[in-house]
Amino acid sequence: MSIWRKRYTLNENEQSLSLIERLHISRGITNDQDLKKFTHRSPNQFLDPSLLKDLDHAVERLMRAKDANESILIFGDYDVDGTTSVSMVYGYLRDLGFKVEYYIPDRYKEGYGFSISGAMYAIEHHFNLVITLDCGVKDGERIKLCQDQGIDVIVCDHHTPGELPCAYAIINPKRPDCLYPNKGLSGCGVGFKLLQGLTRSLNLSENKLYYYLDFVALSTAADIVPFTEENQLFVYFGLRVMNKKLRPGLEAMFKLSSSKSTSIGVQEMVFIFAPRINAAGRIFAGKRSVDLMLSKDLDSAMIIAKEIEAYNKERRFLDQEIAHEAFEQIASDSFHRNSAVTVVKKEGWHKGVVGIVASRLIEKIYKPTLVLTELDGILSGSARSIPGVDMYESLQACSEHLTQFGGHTMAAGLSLPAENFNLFREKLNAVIREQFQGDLLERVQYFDEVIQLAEIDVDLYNNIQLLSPFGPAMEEPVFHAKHLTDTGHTRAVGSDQSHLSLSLQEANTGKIMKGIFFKGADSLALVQSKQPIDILFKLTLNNWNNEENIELEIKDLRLSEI
Ligand SMILES: [Mn+2]
Repeated sequence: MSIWRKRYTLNENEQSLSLIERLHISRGITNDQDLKKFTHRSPNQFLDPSLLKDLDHAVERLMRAKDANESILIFGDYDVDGTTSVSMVYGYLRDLGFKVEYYIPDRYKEGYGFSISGAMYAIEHHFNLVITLDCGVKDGERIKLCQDQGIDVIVCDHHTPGELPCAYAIINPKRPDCLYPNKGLSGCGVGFKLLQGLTRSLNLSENKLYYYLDFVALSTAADIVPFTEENQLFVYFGLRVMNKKLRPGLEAMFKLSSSKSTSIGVQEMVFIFAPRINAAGRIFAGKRSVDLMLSKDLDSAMIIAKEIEAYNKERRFLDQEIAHEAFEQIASDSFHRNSAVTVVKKEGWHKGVVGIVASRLIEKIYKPTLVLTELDGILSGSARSIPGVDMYESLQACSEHLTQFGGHTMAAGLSLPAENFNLFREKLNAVIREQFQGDLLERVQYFDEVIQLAEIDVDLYNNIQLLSPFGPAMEEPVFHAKHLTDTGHTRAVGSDQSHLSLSLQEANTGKIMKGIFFKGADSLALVQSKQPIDILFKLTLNNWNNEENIELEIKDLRLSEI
């Protein structure tokens, strides 16, 4: 069961507005000028890069590097944000004639951030300049190592900084002294702004740079940063680049995925590209994803894409297997009977997938979740939280049992001696339970408006699409409809019969609509009982036999209350 809650409460004047106007207001669109930003989108709406603290200073350094033909090391993290950043900055600087090389750290040997090996590589190979992307702001020691050897470091990061490192330039919208209005840039977004500043200094047109917006869009969707005005524009134009022509690396990945999608949207970025790009770093080396994304033709891209497809298959096999073992452990371990948190561990679980497994467990068992793997008496792994529980603070409250921990509200990493496991788990359980004061943990599903099926038409759908692409902080409208009954055509579908295909009739208007409820097969008996039900849903456009029909994508379903 989950709680259904209205996303935005309208004031009295607003309640008399039309449905479209109400949706606009809840998304910050209050006048014609606001709406025009959506109807007339242009790259001119991107913010001035010079508003980022230190950006002009960094651009000036890059100009000097170009004039002196200095060698530049482009360093980035092994996840989607890091590897797209590196692909973009490396590719664009190379095109401009810069002397560049790239470096992606090993997830297991070097870990997260600007690594000591990365710094040593720059020193030993006599680089003059290092650009760190999606990391660096917390790696002061390694940066100092480089700066002391005469290597300037430009940090492009979006993580909340502590004490700032002594780098040549630190570009980060979250710096307390940075006035840049878009605080939600991804790491790749920060890199894009640097390139935009450079392009202006070189008096070049920005058109060539816009071909790299596919990378910025990918990072924005995969890193779960808010779809602020500028971020949404990145995604909008990035998708346009992709739908015009996918670059060879992405096209190869898409072909091998055997996806049936006819166009690229946020869903495709999140469920097709992102897991594959990440799989390289989890199973072998993140550098392979950069190699793929920089491939110049489809033939060479296919070779690397096949390799990455195999990593992704292995990743999927591992995470399914570990999730299965974890569920068995939860069922047989009395700790989990009334716990406020799920904590599982086993020797030999692959460290690269425990975070994914934690997310999978939360889908079924709605509690903050920790998945740990044991090696030589040390437990290490990942924690994933749910809204309302601050994971970082919860771990801090148990820090006496931990060797190491770090992260933020929703996700964290940790390690501890195996003998501390039980004490740690009990303490964490108590700490998290306290945050709920005895309340059961319940999933909250947000909706925008209660509507009647009879109000739904193509016009409404088109008006909603005008506001897309959707993501965090710019959510796709969800509606709530009441008193619907099965017309007798609802059935389980899909290769494993896990989805529901529905046909529902509205009681007071008689309107009938089709819908799909992914993973909704558990509700089949309830729907077929012909009792009235309420649903939460989004609108989708079904194009079949050249006929366009609006259908419902059901997010949740329950028995009508009255
Ligand atoms: Mn990032």
